[in-house]
Amino acid sequence: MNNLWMNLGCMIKKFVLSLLCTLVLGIGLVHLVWAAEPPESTTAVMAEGVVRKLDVNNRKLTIKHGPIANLNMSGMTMSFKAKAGVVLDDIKEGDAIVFSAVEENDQYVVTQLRKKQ
Ligand SMILES: [Cu+2]
Repeated sequence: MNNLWMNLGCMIKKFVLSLLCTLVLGIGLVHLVWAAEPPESTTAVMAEGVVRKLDVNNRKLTIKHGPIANLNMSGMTMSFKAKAGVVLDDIKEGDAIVFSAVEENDQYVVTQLRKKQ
């Protein structure tokens, strides 16, 4: 009888240990997958352009741009919307810029923007 109880205790310990192991391994795996996926900002393809028109109040800008790989576009002049968080205050019409853009709800949206040095 005593032996049975000891065995049971041992089994519970083993069970808890393996459960803990699975948990730790699982969390580790999730972290690994997370780390392998680069943040959005580094996957965006940068394009070059010149600001032709700028409407800061409506957050619209017209850019004469070079090829934009992720949008499958060659060079042209077209208008974009600036995503929230994209700072437009320090650019003006005529500025050469480096930017990234995505298509969102049938609209082209600038997600990153900086003056070209
Ligand atoms: Cu275009």
